[in-house]
Amino acid sequence: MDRVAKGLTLVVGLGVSGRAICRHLSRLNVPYMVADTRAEPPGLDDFRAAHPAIDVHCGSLAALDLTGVAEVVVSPGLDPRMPGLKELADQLNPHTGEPMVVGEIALFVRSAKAPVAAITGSNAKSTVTTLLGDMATAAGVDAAVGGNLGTPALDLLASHPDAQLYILELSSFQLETTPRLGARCAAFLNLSEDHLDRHGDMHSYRAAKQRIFIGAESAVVNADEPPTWPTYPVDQVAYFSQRAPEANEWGLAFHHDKLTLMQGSSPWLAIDELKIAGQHNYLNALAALAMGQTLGFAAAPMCNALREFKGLEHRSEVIAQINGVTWVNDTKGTNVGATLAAINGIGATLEGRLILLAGGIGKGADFTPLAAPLSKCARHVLLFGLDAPRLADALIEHVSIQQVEDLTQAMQTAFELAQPGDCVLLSPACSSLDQFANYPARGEAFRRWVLDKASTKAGEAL
Ligand code: UMA
Ligand code: ADP
Repeated sequence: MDRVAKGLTLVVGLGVSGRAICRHLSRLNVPYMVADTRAEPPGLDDFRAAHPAIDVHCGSLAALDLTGVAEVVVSPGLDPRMPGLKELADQLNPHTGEPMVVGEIALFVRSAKAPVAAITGSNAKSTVTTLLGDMATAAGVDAAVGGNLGTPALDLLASHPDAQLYILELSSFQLETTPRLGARCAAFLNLSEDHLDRHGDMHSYRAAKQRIFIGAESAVVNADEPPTWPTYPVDQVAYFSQRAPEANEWGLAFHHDKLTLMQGSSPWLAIDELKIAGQHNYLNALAALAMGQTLGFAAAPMCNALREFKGLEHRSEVIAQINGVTWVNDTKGTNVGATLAAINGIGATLEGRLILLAGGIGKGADFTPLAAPLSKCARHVLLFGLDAPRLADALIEHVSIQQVEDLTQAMQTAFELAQPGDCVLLSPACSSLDQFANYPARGEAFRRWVLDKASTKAGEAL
């Protein structure tokens, strides 16, 4: 059995976060070693070459003797209670008073010198995080943006040491290993089934997300979804809703005959001034406004940033129109809630019918909520990947379906079936890792194929 030297920090995982953790510990001159459960984690040789003095253990953690280890910092993709770590996860660290096994955000909290605005939820985290970052910039606040999106949180400390505010997207995995975030403002946007393969059930998944409120000064939550409301004490709570708002709530209502983002009875911005579309995006705009106001940003620059915001790639992104058919890339629809938002948003506006491309790894989710909206607006559903059979079981009695090998076959079949006015939507309701490196790779495959088809068609028309 390998022995971890006494007093060393053990970094578990050599992915994006693991490497950021290593860089952070190096900067602090904290001695550490690294373990990864995979026999050959990606980039291992490069890491060893760049860090010849650092011990790296690959393979089962059970083969490590952790007696005397100072602290374990575990990557978000790993369960802190996995075999090999479970015993330590149950112990308290005598030096920090925190659990012996923590994640990268625990280290971030110890070192950050500026307040934190944090965003979690099953969906819309990246959209709201990016939008809030744009609002901060417009308002003249020097904010550093990252976390589960973009730059890992610990790298922000080095790249933006003088930031006035850190804006962090945080996943349930990151929150699960954060003893106390102490955010200036924490938002929990929505809750729908995701990551049940890791958290076991909705209760544990929600509990992990609720941890965003531990020590928070203020909260922004979804009035229409009580599970997002803080279960930890928070002094100031702002609510957003898709309804007409109650006094002081944020919501949507008609003002001078235009659907408008409102706070109580005060109009902020008419929907027709926005570049982003769909009910779900209006909620995202309200959440960002509520956070910005709580953080003290001025109203005018926030509205300017919102007017300019075009949304992020890979989220309900229109790629092209071919023969009157719109092709939309929503590869970031990696759970049922996101795919429902895409189907409802697009289905309501279509002249023709929807052709949905879905499938991949379902992470234990129940797919039956997709059946009713698809039965109303879909022409056909093409299913691929590991959980195609489970999707098929949930949908077969409600909508025309077909299982195919992969995304390419799905796109080709959709191309043959689609009629003018239709929309072909890639919103898989699943993660991509069975057939792609990650969700952007899946989105890029879709984009390339569609743009290639579009240019072939344009060539034929000449
Ligand atoms: N892995 C092992 N053994 C190890 C270490 C990792 O098998 O010892 C596997 C994990 O089970 C997982 C994969 O390797 O399948 C990556 O895990 P990781 O913890 O090394 O991930 P990172 O590369 O550090 O990326 C993580 C986030 N990924 C996850 O939480 C799975 C990234 O979010 C995030 O951008 C990055 O940290 C920086 O903070 C991605 C994500 O998919 C976008 N997040 C999930 C989501 O948004 O739904 C939570
Ligand atoms: P996250 O970072 O939480 O995954 P994103 O902003 O990347 O969130 O969006 C992920 C997916 O969720 C996309 O498919 C997007 O279209 C969808 N989505 C965006 N906003 C919402 C919302 N308010 N409710 C449900 N789904 C949403």
